[in-house]
Amino acid sequence: MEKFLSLFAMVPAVDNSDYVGFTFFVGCMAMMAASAFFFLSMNSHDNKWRTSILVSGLITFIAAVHYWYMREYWITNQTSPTFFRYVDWILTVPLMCVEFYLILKAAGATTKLMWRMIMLSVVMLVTGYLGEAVYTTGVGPAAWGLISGIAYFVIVYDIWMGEAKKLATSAGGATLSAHNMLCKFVLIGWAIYPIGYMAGTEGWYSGIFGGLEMDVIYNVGDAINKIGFGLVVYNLAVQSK
Ligand SMILES: *C/C=C(C)/C=C/C=C(C)/C=C/C1=C(C)CCCC1(C)C
Repeated sequence: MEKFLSLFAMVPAVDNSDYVGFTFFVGCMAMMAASAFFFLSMNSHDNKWRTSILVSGLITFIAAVHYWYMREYWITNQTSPTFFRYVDWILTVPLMCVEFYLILKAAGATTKLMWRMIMLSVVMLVTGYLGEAVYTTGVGPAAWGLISGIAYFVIVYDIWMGEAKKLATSAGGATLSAHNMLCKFVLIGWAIYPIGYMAGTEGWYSGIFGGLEMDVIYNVGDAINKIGFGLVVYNLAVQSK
């Protein structure tokens, strides 16, 4: 019980200007709630959608666990938990790529398409990590951020105009609208991350997003994208029984 209460003593509301701490806390709770929702709804869906819903739940659950640690790391060190952040992403972003594949599987998506997306997302994240945590001076962040951005752009291209798009179009109906919705999340929702990156690293862009806190931006992005993605898939499962 004491341990339990001491956790609440860490709630950043104690310092009501700690937006980073606050969004880590709220983010953690939101991810937990979303996981419970996805897992508990699983059995009410048609068999063919259960894996997709399971993956939605795994994405938010993995994030919830990492948010738990990131929240504590932030409270203790008052610095960005960059390592936990990228471990979280390297697990959850490929799972989001798997969601695209699972949705389009009935329309003929191959695992090749899935692995291509996964590889691109790994390149995007590893290079982002290098710019954020390893090569943090000089042109480092800008250069690695650019490579990361190119990989991101290829993902956007693939799902909006490449093979994935063709498969979604051939499937039509609810699958096509779910695919289109996920595409919007990747184009608009994922674009939040490079903004956070530019707010938190040094480069020619320093100052543009001055005053914005990198972790707040990342936390908002995660909540929108991870829970939003899951809900799109949930909606598809409900609509096409
Ligand atoms: C749940 C976590 C998600 C959806 C994370 C997505 C992360 C990105 C799309 C990150 C992209 C980046 C760039 C495009 C350039 C700068 C470096 C990154 C890694 C922040």
